[in-house]
Amino acid sequence: MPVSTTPRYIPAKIEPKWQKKWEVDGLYHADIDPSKPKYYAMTMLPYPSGNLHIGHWYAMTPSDARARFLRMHGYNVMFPMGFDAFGLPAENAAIQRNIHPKQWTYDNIDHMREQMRSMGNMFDWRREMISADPQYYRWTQWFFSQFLKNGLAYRQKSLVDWCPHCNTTLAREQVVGDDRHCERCHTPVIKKELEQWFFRITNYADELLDFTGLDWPEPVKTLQTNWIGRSEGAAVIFKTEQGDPMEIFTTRPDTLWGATFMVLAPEHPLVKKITSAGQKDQVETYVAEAIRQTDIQREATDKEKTGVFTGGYAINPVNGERIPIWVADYVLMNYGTGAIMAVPAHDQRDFEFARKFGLEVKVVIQPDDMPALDGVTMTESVPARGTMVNSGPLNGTPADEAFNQAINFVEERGFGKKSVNYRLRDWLISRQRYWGAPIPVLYCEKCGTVPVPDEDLPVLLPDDVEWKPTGESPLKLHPTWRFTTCPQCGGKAERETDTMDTFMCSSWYHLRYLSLHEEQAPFDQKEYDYWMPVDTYTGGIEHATMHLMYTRFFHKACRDLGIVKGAEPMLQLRNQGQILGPDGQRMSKSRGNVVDPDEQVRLYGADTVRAFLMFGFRWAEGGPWDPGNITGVQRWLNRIWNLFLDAGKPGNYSAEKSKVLRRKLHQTLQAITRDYEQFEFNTIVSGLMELANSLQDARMDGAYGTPVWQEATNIYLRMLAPVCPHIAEELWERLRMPYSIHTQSWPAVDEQATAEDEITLVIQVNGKLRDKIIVPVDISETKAKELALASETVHKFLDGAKPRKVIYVPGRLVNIVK
Ligand code: ANZ
Ligand code: ZN
Repeated sequence: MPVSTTPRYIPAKIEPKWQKKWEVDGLYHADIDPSKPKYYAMTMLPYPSGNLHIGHWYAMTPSDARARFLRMHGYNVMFPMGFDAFGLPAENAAIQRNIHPKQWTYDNIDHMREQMRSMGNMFDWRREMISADPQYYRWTQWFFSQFLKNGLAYRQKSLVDWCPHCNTTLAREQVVGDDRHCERCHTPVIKKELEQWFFRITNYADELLDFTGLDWPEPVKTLQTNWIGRSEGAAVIFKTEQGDPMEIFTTRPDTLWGATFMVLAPEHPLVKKITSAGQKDQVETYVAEAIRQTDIQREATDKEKTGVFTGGYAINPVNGERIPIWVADYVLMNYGTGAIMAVPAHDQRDFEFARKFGLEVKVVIQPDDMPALDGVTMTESVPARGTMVNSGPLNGTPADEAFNQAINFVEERGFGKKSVNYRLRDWLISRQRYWGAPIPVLYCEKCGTVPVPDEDLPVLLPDDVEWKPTGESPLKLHPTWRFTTCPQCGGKAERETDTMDTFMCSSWYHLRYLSLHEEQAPFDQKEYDYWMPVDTYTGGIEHATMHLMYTRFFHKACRDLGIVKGAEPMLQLRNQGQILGPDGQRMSKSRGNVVDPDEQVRLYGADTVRAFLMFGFRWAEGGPWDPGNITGVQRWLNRIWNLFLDAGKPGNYSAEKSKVLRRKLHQTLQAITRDYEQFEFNTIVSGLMELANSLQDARMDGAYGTPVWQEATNIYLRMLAPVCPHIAEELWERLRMPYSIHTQSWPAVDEQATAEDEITLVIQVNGKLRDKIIVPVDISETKAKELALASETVHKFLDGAKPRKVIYVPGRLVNIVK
């Protein structure tokens, strides 16, 4: 046996070398090229927390492989990277460790940038954006000013969710869990009243519900749809006995005749006015208690219903009935109008409430398939199918027509109208923190709220501030920064000391990648026209309702201001799953199950880690890390290293064998091409592994050096290049092919070569599968029947009987009927 003279495959020797060369050569620079179709591939940018984790690798390297594939396919692909660099952890580091947030952030960026380079991704680093750079946040501020000047930003005093630990307000999306805790530090959130800035995302509620033209995963669309929470119904004005209007929102105007009491939210302004002297103490105690609870606690359907009678009454405008007004915490102040009509016969929450407090239950819909309902004896509310009863003019109407009829009825009489409600609230962007983009606004004694003129942007963050977690922005404690002069009147003015929610920074970063150094505008129009929209965006589904909704809103708002074009910023979205620890649990330092990508790269090399992340999981699903499996991937790369580099002599390899090998080659190419399009990375790698085995066998059989061997080597390496860019480049070079493999085109499938010349015929006896035979594709009917009847298994099932009929379905089956 000849000893191999091939040098060993040592990833550490080849990977940094190629990374450097690609960078020096600007191999991945993406510039406008009208001669090629463009492809804007983007993957979510990281927060510079300090270290890349395996999740970053899992999100980014398959995205890179696909971007590379598309590039080989003839697209001019831009695949940029940046850092979402503002945010709380930097400030917490400052408080805890006395490091300036800027230093902490930029040190982390330097480290993480190097870690990212070790992935060997085709990032165009010339386009790297950092949201904390003044040249970036200058434009974040500019966008704010545009929104302000166009009525899309406003300031309002409001009760906000406040994290007492982070000492800042939180957006509704950042408050999580049944106990409503802070997404970051898990401290229970409290309410606080503050002057805050908001963006009018609710103006776009309906448009955000429209996903036309978007190739986005269904779960993301569903999450956004539910988050927006559109309900169609009616607003109806009841009057209190004293004559005060009391507007309610209902999704079931058809049940207006079944309202037997009203419920006000504890915070409702009418509560005080209608409460009778006798009920005053009870109501006040109840209200004080209820306000302390969170909306989610209050809304929980399994919660025992509580409430108190106010002593007041309302008049139902449809029938003049006098009904009692209660106050109860299951009605929320910030939804609809904070007041409801209760229809216990047809709403379960109202039903439970009515039974608990002995209130009347009045049936207004009789289901067609039930005995006549009786409000006194029924044990639960009934749904809306059936015929209207006890409902004046609606009596006898099918329930599903009653909705519109009821709306017409109230509209004609002027005490109600059709109405739509959304769960979505305006986007609260004020943060009482330092490390963010200052909100570019001044408050002048004479002129009021004054936007900082565009030419004065950016409003720079001063470096010299003190960190005291006071609950107010540290900028408030900076005397010279805070006090300034008004650009309009020259008088005394004060700066807004709040900074912007960092989701504002990430709402437009795809635009800054287009032209990082543009100074006259947030982006260069020529670049925009060429590259936008983003063709594929990849990242985690945890961003479904925040980032991914904000960026859509941002785009639509900017479109209406004439800044961008088109309805949507990102056409295709794909979410990767999550890599769990080897124990199947979420990776966390405290569990000690964290897989460190740097260590994996040291052990196996970046190509192995990349290929393993694609091979070991279905990308959209993720799963537990299997340390045993990665060595299998490493062995495969070692094997192909030798397969292609070991010296050998051409043997004699028959034309027939060549044909079989070519068929395998082109079938694999066909499958892998399809898998790239569909984000099925695991089958790409398994396909390459299988083909390597076939090539190994072929080599043993004397294929080495033959034309089919040359073709197979060439195609194999090109298919490997997106997955394992370093080893592919190295082998390509060692086999004396022109640099770089990454500028080669994707191999073309030879359709003819993929055709099978044998097929499998199914053989049935009386329609049941009994045998399978392999036959030539062009087999004749007579021959097929003959072979089927010759099958031993068939003989057994025929059991001596003579077949009555033999049916042949060409290319598929022979059925023998006995
Ligand atoms: C009468 C009725 C009869 C109702 C019936 C439902 C069923 P969605 O779908 O979430 O929009 N509601 C209105 N405002 C509320 C508030 N601030 N807090 C709690 N509940 C409120 O729900 C709308 C329905 O929830 C409304 O329709 C109202 O009850 C209640 F058979 O009105 B309905
Ligand atoms: Zn002024």
